[in-house]
Amino acid sequence: MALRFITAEEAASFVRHNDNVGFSGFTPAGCPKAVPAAIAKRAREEHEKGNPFQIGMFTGASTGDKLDGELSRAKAIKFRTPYQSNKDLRALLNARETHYFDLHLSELAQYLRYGFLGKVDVAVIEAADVTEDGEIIPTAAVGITPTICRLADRIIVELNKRHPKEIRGMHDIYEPLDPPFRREIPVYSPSDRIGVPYVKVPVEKIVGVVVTEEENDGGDFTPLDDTTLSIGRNVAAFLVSEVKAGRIPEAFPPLQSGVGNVANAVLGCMGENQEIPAFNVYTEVIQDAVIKLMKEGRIKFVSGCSLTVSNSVLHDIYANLDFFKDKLLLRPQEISNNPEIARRMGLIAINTALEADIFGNINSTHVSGTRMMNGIGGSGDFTRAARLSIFTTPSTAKEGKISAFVPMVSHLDHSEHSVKVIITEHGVADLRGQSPVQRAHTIIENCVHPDYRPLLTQYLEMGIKGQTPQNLKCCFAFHQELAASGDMRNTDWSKYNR
Ligand code: 0RQ
Repeated sequence: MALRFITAEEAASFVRHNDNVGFSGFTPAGCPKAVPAAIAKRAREEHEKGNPFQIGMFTGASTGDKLDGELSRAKAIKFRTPYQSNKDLRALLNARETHYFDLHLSELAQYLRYGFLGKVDVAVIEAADVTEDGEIIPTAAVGITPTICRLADRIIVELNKRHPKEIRGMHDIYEPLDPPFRREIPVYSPSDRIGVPYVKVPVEKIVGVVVTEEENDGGDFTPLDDTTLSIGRNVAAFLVSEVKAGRIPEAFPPLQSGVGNVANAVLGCMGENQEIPAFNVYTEVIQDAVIKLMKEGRIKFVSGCSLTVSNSVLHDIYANLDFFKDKLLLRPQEISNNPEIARRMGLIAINTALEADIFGNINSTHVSGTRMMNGIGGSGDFTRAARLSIFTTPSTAKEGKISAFVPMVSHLDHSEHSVKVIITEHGVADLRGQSPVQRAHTIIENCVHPDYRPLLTQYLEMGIKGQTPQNLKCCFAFHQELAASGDMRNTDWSKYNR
């Protein structure tokens, strides 16, 4: 069947008010761009006429500004899941104008298959190629593409000419069966291929193909500062000491690393540290540092869900496909983030905390317990299942006015039962096998900023009985003080302990 080439505006006419729309991509990588802009334009036009126009929106993770940003500014998003990092969308969520459901990324595809989130009406998919028999080659990410393509009534393909057709073979598309027919997912090492290199759809569901040449909204990384560099070096030194102690095998286990500047710095420092052998990566987001280390031979193979690299690095990969194709694989997030595989392979998982408490609980999502930052992303998929779950964070935020370490987290994403190690620019807190009070002392001594060590030590010495000495009158005093005076360092326990 011949494919129908249409404009972005025509494509947008296939999206109706109240439709649930699934978009390809994971981070800005792999997201459609022209069709979302046309949907946003349509929403604005309908709103001007006094008509409602909003969609429910599923994506792999966060997206670029051309997707979440455009649709947010057009007030076109009714419901959003599973992760976001766009400032305009964040403002809508926190104003409760858009309903946001924060979800473990590995779970979204099966949530959709189980019908937990309603129907998928339309799938909008960025592709490097599409054939007349319905084979779609994704671009720089896979995300939830196989599942939304299968479930959607209508598929719109955004054929992006910036991504060469020759990337066919870089993706491994596999969708598990649902219970009771599900079997083990047969990935035993990062390079195992278990699926096919394309997403196969009934071609009659493709209502149109829109040709574009738009670049990804590629964010370049900010240069490393002393804090991120120290965190990275502390992680690398800790992993070396674990190898020496025999707790990490010499054949280094695969590494998962979260997103952002700290994650990029950690990988860079691990690559520099020659005491760490060349290693494999089994992760969701593949960042610039991974590509550099692959070229240097420090990373042997990387399996991920998205190439979240700057545009110059992406073009470098495309220009050197012969080098990368047998060392790099992109999978659906249901597989890249699968806890079964993370547990089987014994991953070392490194993710970032927004806030931690002195007993080892982690808040990755909510500023002061109320305002959504980004979401839990894949951090929970890996943390609970990994062999070694590490959280990194700078010890303070906002020029020291906020301590990353508080008596009790103001929102809980990862509990003390899953968190094994916390690392800041000051050092490493190894929490394995420690009681709550031992953990608190370890964290205060090794990770907390010196400005906050006396305050948190005093908190422990308030004479509260029990296994975990939380003072329920003071446990949020840091947050209350921040709201009152703008600086947690002003906390006076006696003001709250009455
Ligand atoms: O504010 O942007 O105004 O400067 O939060 O903090 O230190 O720049 O760190 O960009 O790595 O983000 C946890 C949000 C960290 C991220 C989080 C302020 C701080 C700054 C950002 P500014 P940094 P990062 C992979 C795995 C959860 C999901 C996850 C994240 C801004 O890493 O979303 O790990 N993780 N997924 O000043 C108030 C505090 C603060 C604070 C920092 N305690 N209170 N503000 N900030 N700590 C991703 C995927 O799954 C796709």
